[in-house]
Amino acid sequence: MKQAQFAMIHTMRWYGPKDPVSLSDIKQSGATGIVTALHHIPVGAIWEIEEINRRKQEVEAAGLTWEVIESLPVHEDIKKQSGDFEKYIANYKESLKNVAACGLKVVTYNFMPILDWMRTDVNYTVADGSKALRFEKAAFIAFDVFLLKRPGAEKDYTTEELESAKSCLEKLSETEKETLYRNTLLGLPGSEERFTEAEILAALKTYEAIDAQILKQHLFHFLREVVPVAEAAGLKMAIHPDDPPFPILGLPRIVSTEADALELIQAAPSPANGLCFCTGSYGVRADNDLAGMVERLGTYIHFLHLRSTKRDAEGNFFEADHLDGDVDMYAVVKEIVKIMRQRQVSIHMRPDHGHQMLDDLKKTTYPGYSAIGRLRGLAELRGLELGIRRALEA
Ligand code: DNO
Repeated sequence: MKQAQFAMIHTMRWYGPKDPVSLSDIKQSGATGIVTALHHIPVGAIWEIEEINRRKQEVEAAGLTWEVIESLPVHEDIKKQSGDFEKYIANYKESLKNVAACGLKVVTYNFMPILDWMRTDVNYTVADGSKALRFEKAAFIAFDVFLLKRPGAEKDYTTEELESAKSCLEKLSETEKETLYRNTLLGLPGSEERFTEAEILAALKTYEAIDAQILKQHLFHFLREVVPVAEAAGLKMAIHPDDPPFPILGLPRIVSTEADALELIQAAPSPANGLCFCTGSYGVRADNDLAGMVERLGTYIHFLHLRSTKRDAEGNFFEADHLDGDVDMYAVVKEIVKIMRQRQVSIHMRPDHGHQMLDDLKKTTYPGYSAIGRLRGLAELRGLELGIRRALEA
């Protein structure tokens, strides 16, 4: 087979019929497909064939493909091995069989307790006037210790960190405090729901006895149950890393480093057990060598989120332009191109997030998911990939 035919499959995330960015907008971006989920199905319930097909037909009618699910969410009971977790694992297996029967290929999920991604500011103005998502450490600690008042939270921070958090809080107006509170508890992407203070404190309490080792065992158990079903159905599972890649609110985070990724793959070895390689999430840690990770873990990468972040010395970061920031996107994409050739596969990618810019500054979209910023990211990444592919052919 000709090597050159293996190229990334360009997609964009679509949140479903309620997404202000329509399928026809996405079609014009240069993407050939979308990634989405049945966001209206409650976490833990079975995805029925009829529902999956209905969504698939809608996507195909717009001239796009749907092959990657993001996400088939894992019920909290499975993460904690509490309550009805066995039933939820059985339901997950049924959903896997159903999505495979409908022709879907990759299932993205994560194992982050309670919350998915976390930012303190979803309207951070960068130098060019566009808006980005940002994580400010002092603001986050201020939220944790002084606004949420998580019992025992102070113990997780140094005296200096607590001091900076206090002075950060003192500078905030009441409205800014509310915004911080809202951003931090944004909940699951795709849902409008936010946790109330009582709900989050109660949820955190249920993790008191679960440390990283225990959570890992729960993940490995889940994988040993569902991976064989995925493999038999011809699906690829792709775990999304922790975002940000360190423990927050006293909760363990177990998919933050190369060693974590390797360990979970080895826990249930199978061509179906793999990674959603998110450069923006892994890239927040300076000790994650992203291009090296693609080279070493490439066999297991089933889906790509390409995005960059910019860190500073205080532990803050914001989402930079896709080809800017701390991620060496050239080196990463070059390794991806090489891996696709070695494996003789084309891997789905999406530009992860994008700045709110131009006309999108006047619109309300899901944080990180405005049309134009992602369009810019996709265009830049496609150009970069094409250049690398042509150079390797020369
Ligand atoms: C954020 C996304 C994540 C991702 C899930 C996958 O924008 O990358 O929310 O979809 O973690 O399960």
